[in-house]
Amino acid sequence: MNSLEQLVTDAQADFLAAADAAALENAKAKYLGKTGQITELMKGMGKLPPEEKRAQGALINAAKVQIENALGARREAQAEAQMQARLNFEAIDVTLPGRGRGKGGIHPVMRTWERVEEIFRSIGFDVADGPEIETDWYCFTALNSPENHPARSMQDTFYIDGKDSDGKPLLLRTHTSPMQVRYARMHQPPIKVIAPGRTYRVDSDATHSPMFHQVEGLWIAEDISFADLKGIYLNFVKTFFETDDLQIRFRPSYFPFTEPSAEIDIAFGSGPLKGRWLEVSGAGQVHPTVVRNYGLDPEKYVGFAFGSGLERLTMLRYGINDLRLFYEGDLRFLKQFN
Ligand code: 2NM
Repeated sequence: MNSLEQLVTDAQADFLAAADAAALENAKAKYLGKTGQITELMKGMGKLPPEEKRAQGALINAAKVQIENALGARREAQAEAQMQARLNFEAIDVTLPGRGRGKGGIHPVMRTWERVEEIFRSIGFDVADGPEIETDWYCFTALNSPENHPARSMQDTFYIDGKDSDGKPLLLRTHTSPMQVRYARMHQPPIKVIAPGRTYRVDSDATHSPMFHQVEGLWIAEDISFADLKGIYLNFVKTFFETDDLQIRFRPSYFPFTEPSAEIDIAFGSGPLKGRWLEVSGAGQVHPTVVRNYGLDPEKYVGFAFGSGLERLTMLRYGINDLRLFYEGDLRFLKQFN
């Protein structure tokens, strides 16, 4: 093998050995760069006698072309290998099942909230909304709660920084009745409204949460009686629990905002809770003082009010036995309702 043939062979081997583009460019410089071996040979031709120049020039040129071809082939092979590696790395197995998208679901207590609204809207009740931060007047005074009532104590009510226009501390509403007061003061009788919402009390154990949900109903007109309350509430529980097979009873009770007052119990005629009296609501005829605080004449207007816990209704409907499940955010529990 003459020295030019050797040079071509060496170049081919060097190019093949170059692992990446940078190594290949270095190998190229060794042969074709400014001081590369082919370049040096070209420069050396000037010293040759003219008759040898042509033949030697042709030989060097042929070697140069071979080296350039080898370089081009290696460049292409490297680019191809790089593309292959990238395709392998980014390969997607289109036969795999999709990852899916987590669907949000409605909380069971919110589902109850929506059902209650739907049922009462269907019989002509409006739905009130109002602030969770309340004044002492709307939460207690307007509702006939005496100044020294335990509900007004720090032990029972969350008071917050900030005072109302009476100079009294603001508080988190302990029931949704203040919304009814606000609503009644803005509307003319007949007033038919429910007030569902979050409520807050300083209380926390297996059956009490510091935040819970209530719905209160109110019907004020010139001729509303306990019979209307009984009919409305019976219709509500039958629709809500999706059965006609239940009984309802009223037990005497006491609330500052109603007189007379009652607890409402229901008993299912079948199912796992069959035959047990279950307390579902407090209720009563709205106290004349409260009617006056609605801005109405208690000699002219009467009516009833009731208040039920949305958590309690939800637990009875689905057979849930621990209130805390509602607030833990455990998807294994929550998914069962969607
Ligand atoms: C209850 C029980 C009994 C009630 C009373 C009123 C108002 F504003 F008319 F005075 N709203 N809600 C009421 C009555 C609430 O919850 C257990």
